[in-house]
Amino acid sequence: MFSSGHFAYAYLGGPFEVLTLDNDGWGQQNFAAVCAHETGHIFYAMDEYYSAGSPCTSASGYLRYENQNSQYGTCLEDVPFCIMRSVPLEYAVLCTSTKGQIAWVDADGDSVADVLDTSPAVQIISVGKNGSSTVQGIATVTPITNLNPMGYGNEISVNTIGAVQYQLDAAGWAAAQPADGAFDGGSENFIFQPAVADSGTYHLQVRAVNSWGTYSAALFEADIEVVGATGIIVSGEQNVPGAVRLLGNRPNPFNPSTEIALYLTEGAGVRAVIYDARGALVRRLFDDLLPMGDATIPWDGADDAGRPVASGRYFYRVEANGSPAVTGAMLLLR
Ligand SMILES: [Ca+2]
Ligand SMILES: [Ca+2]
Repeated sequence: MFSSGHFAYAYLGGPFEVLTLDNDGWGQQNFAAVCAHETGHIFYAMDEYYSAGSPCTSASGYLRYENQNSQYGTCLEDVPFCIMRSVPLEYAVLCTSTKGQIAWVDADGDSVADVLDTSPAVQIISVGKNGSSTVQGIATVTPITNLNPMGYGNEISVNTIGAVQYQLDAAGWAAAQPADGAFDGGSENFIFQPAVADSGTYHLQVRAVNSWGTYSAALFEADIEVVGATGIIVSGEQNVPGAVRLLGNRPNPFNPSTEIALYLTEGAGVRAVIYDARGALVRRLFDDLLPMGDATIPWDGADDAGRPVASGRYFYRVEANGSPAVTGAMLLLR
């Protein structure tokens, strides 16, 4: 043992663990089990054996899961062989609470873990600015909200942007180019030059796809007028952001309602819709005129039929007078 009385320990959230070779009464043959238990702590799993004194409702981890398999109290789970109750590795399992605390959760069962299961966002910076034929934008992965009551609480994602694509009318999706030569980061600037055979007005759509193959929840869309052969965009010319600036939603996470905050650079007809994490339309939230200045659009957490929607991630998309749509993500926790 160390002079502190410990023979193996780790800090919740890491960054390291310390073990002794024989681990006191556990013996050298259980080195792997003790190592597994302590490694759980590094990823925010909590002790579940009685003498640790951890109440059922103490919570930990990026997803803030309660310690509901603790032996200290009457908890919701009772999985006797969880590694966080300290059992030999050959019959150890992970209870639901421990899995939740290390964020090994796939709530919607689509084989993509919650921490990765988000849609990337795409924003356009300029469309044919100064008579050019180039569209520029930025694609960004969306981290899920960090609910950890411990640690720094930074929101992080290990997703990266895999590709950005654009389409004119229904001509098929074409690849945009990464400004720095490779789509390999969490945030990537991109450019493309829409090529058309004939002059005319085209409906432009832009979407991003992340490293898990998940597409943007909401497309960037605009009508642009392009001169054939040159590709020069003569109308639809704009600098983005347009009339509406998104200030986010408060509170977030929320239950049961939240407010989307906006700033309008001019009075405008504003339309706001809510999508779920798979991109399905949930609620036509708002469609009315708003004056210049600050505005808030409340959402009561119900769908178009007035039914309360389930916990999860939702996206809102706001557009004003046909200027480019802006989107944001929010988390409903019931
Ligand atoms: Ca999933
Ligand atoms: Ca890059």
